[in-house]
Amino acid sequence: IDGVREDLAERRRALPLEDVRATALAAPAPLDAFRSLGAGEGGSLAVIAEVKRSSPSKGALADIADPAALAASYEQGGAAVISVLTEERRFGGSLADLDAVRAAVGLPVLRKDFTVDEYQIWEARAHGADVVLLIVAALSDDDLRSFLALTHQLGMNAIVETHTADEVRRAVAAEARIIGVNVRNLKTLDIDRGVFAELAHLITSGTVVVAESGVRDAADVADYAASGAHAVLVGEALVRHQDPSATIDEFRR
Ligand code: IGP
Repeated sequence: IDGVREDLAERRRALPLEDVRATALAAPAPLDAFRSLGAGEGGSLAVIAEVKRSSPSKGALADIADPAALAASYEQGGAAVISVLTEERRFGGSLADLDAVRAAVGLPVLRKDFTVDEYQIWEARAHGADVVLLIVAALSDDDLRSFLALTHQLGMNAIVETHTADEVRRAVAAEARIIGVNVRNLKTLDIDRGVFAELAHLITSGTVVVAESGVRDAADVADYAASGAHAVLVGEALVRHQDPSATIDEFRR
């Protein structure tokens, strides 16, 4: 996660924490993503649809001229939550994309970034996000717990992302309410869809379980659902499709 702390330091110089805090506390109340994702029990599969311009593994994915219009089409297709990558160096995202999407949809919005500091959680809230991403591999247990506590204190939810059995254990121990299993190894960038089934059964009931990455088509979605996913997080397959709305509708069946 090279550069994340440097970019953060720059934003913090431009806008001190106390200013971000004041904006966050004045923002409209967060939406309940835990409920939108099915509260972890029964119901149909939820789709978290991602606004993703590029990725470190594939470079540019799509020329997204209007992130707000894309997010609106996701909402129209029946997405439960919209994810917006705000990381610039690897994913070409920005807080401006988050602002545009927030203004365009009535759904809970996930600010997708490498969270390494509480400043980013306040910043997410200040920009109207309802959900943040906490990647277990990038955090100490102390940080994971304190970041989760702040997130919940602000009325937001966190998707606590895991990739190994040990990380799932740490997420469960920290009492995460939403746990994501990312089938992409963030070091090698390789996809191994089988990782989801291996880890999903380690997650305690009452938790919302999200399968992240590697969805190509409705068959992949069905496989994740059969292995215990309550939700899937999809980026590339949606931004590359000429009709994202119909694609989401198809994934939900
Ligand atoms: C989406 P895909 O394969 O559908 O484009 O993947 C999402 O899972 C992926 O963008 C992602 C991600 C992350 C990106 C999952 N965890 C952490 C950046 C950081």
